[in-house]
Amino acid sequence: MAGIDAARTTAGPAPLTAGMVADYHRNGFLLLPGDHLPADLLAELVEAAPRILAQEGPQRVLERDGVTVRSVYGPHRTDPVVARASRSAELAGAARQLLDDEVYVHQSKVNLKAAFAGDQWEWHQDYINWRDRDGIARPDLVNVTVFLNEVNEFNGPLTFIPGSHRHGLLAGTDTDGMPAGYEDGPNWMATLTATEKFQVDRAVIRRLAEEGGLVSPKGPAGSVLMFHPNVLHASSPNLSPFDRGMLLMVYNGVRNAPRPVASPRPDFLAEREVAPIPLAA
Ligand code: 6CS
Ligand code: FE
Repeated sequence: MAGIDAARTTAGPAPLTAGMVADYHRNGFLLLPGDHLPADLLAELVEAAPRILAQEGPQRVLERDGVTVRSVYGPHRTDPVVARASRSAELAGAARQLLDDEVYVHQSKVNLKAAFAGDQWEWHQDYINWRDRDGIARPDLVNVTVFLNEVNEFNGPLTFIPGSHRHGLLAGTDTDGMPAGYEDGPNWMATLTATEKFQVDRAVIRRLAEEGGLVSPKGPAGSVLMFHPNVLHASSPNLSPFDRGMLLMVYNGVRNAPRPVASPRPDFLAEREVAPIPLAA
């Protein structure tokens, strides 16, 4: 059986080298250069961002200031350019290599991290939400991020603790209730704000950072950053005059499809239709 699976998942586009795949598994993240995507697709994504961020509705989350857009969820379902990018050989093919499975998009979003006003993301691991809220049994997902602006040391880059994903889900405290500023919001918004709901123990973060150090991958618009759902990550507020827009697509392996949960989250946060993305052989 293993042979059949291997044959199925190795056919088709393979944009990553064996060395890149090994780096990803060792560090929990991998940065690809700004020319990874075809130039026309990148230009269309950059052009799509303002219209996605302007979408009104429950899928749009504001910062604590109540006016700045923080994130818009589910653009692969609503925007044809994001849909096309999500099905591209360059992104879906890379996700398939990292997960060694056929893939589909579990979640997508544009995180703006606006100039002067974009807020932090506290230290967290992503997978706890996808396990506990969406019924996904194994951390066999990958975040695939396309930088829509240059990301530099000033505009709040994602910061990782290399290798931290290899410790699995870490100890911490699940905080009750809604974060300040979101008291009237729906329950599901509690995991999407600048106040992290599941607080990983700071002593654990300190120990892992002392061991593994901290890395903030930076690069021009178009750079593609892939990271593991268990790698510890955070980002600072954006005090610079430069936006830090990112498109994030979370691919899951079809063999890791979500199981039924008592209170499913809205479909713009958690996809429940598992249809493998077709990629040419
Ligand atoms: O609730 C979620 O699905 C998510 N929350 C966080 C803090 N990170 C990743 C994921 O988008
Ligand atoms: Fe995250």
